[in-house]
Amino acid sequence: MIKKGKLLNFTSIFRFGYPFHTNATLIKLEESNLMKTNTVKFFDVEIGDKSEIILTYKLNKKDIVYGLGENLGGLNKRGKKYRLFANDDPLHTPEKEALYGSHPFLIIDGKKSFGFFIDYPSEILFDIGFTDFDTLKITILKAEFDLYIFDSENKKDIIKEYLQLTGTPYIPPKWAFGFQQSRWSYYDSKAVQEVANSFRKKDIPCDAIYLDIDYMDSYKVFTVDDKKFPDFTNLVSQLKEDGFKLIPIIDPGVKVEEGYDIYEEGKDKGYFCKKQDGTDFIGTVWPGQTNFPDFINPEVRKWWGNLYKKIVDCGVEGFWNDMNEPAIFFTPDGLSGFKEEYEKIKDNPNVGFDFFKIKDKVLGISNRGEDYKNFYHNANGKKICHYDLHNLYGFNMCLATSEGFKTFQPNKRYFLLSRSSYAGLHRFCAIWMGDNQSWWEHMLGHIKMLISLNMCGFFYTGADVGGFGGNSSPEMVIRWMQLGAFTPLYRNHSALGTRQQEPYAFDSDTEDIIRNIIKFRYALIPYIYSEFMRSVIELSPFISALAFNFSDDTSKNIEDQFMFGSSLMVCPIYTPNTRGRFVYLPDVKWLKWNVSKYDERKFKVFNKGSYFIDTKLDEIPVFLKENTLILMGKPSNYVGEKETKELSVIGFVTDRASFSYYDDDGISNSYNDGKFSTINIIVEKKDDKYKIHAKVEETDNFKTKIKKLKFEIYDDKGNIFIKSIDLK
Ligand code: MIG
Repeated sequence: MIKKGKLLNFTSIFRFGYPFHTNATLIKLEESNLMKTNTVKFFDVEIGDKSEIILTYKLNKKDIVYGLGENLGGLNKRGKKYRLFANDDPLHTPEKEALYGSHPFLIIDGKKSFGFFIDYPSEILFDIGFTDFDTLKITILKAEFDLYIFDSENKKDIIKEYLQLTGTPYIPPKWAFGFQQSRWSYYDSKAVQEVANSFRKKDIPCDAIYLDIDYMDSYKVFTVDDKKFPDFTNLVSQLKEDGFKLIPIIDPGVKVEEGYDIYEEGKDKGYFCKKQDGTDFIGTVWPGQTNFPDFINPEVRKWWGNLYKKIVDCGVEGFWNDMNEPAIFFTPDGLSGFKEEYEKIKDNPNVGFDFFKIKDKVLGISNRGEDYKNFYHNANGKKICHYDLHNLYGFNMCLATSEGFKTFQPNKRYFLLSRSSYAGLHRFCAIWMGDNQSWWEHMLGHIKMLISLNMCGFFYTGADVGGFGGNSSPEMVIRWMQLGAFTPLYRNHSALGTRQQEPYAFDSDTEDIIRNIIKFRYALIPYIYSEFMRSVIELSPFISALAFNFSDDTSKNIEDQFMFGSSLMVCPIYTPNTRGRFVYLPDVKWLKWNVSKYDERKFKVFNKGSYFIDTKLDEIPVFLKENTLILMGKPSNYVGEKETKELSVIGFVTDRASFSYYDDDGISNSYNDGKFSTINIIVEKKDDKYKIHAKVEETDNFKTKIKKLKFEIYDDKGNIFIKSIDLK
């Protein structure tokens, strides 16, 4: 049965059956506001053999399909199949259909444009012009979901309405815009201290160091191994004095071990997911046999959220929640199937073709669909099979974490990264893009996913810079660190057994180049933070595709350049042994800046068009848009180390440009109560003369620290206008 209704400005809802309320949306429409219908706007509806729902839409030849947040394939999703079912897959090869999250929000842009969101927490299959180029076919496992249709021709309006429905993006503390260093693993206090000392000694800015699974005692969640970390609280506070935050990993699985308090409590209170027979479901992950907390149950969330307090009390200000798809290495069931296969061939190794069946069985032993069908959640007393809510597991684990933080530090921001996610998680948590590889192809994938994820409200995101798996070459780390400098989450992370990848792990030339780009990043934080906050307030992606900003046809084909805020366009180099790339400059004039050092200007004016831009190894091509401004400070060892009293305003102005510089304390939530300041800057060009206005708007609650603005304004003839003004 289908019912329909209307909400917001141009959104309609089509409800199939009686869906589970996922919490993806903030608006919950009551049944009484809906009317029966037999048809769905834009889509043909069919019921499949297994009572799955099949939606089809006839694509026009030129239609572009954007969306799906974290997934593989192009920015234009056409020509591939996708499966939205959270999956821990450490090898992101092109044919893969599923990564760690599910973000069923898409925009069709073409002859007829509109957006849609399918709020369904289990498996959805998308065949986007793969089987038939002109057909979009969506298969939803069960007829229990809400389909929202955003009927507008304007992509930014569609995104805005989607974000009104699902909520305002998460805002991390300001220090999270600094550089972050991770590794699986820094094994003990000494190793962590060494990393911290290296950064300071080598004059490379850094704000955070990560702890991977080895800090725990036998991988028992919420424990710290006191042999390797004898005085954890002291370590945290010492690092803090040097300007570093320590960010421990948290995995959801609870080790089955008598006497381990969290296990005992979870078991006694019935907090773990159960099998059909009522016993606790067991799967093997890092700690060995583990139980999985039932995060769907609010009581369990409250319990779990509180467990972080022990570590927060040691001074920790952020976490990364990993393995929360949930990843399962294997279960006893999975293992017995594998044993059967083995038994069959053990005395008869003359198998031929059957060998591949056995091999598949072994390879498919992790994260098996059958295992996800074998355990249940308690949703307000109702028993629901995990498979039907699979994509909500990570979402609810992070909801627990964020609810915890909100109780023990109500007015302070927290830092939280998750691997798994569902639509709506962007309100209270950030994600990273999981286990990429040190492959050039994954740099390009990083760019595309940044844009797709920003579309879905995940403004603060990024991939493992340098690549997680595999070994990175010095050139690759340089290029990736250059790209990472223009992503909100700027984190270098690498896997066990791979080559060390810290900025100082290579030769001294490489180190110099990386130091400079990190310093550039820090100098740019006034612009980044201000633009990030504006994006959040306006519900407009911080990182966006050219096609979302310019209406010409060529912009629609550009998938490897992006707008970083509204003034800068970034054109990363993502191929080896190259000293340049083609760029497309839409619509207006652009001021080229081959960025290598924060205080070096290598500017050149370009008219709109296509160009090959020569780019040295220490440079990344960035373009300042005509009639826009950016603000820059000076680099520091970490965010907030020194009080910034003076900012440079760099502009490319042929007519008029304005910028509203936003700032707040960077740590509290008081910006909600008006505790922020803005400096409204206008630069106007008339008769070859520049006129400058700058006006501070602040309240007694938050006064700007900026006393002076140094203007550096470029025109299209290569002239530069310099002026300093003192702010009153
Ligand atoms: O199965 O904790 O994506 O960032 O370093 C691997 C070890 C488990 C996966 C995460 C990665 C992390 C790793 N984890």
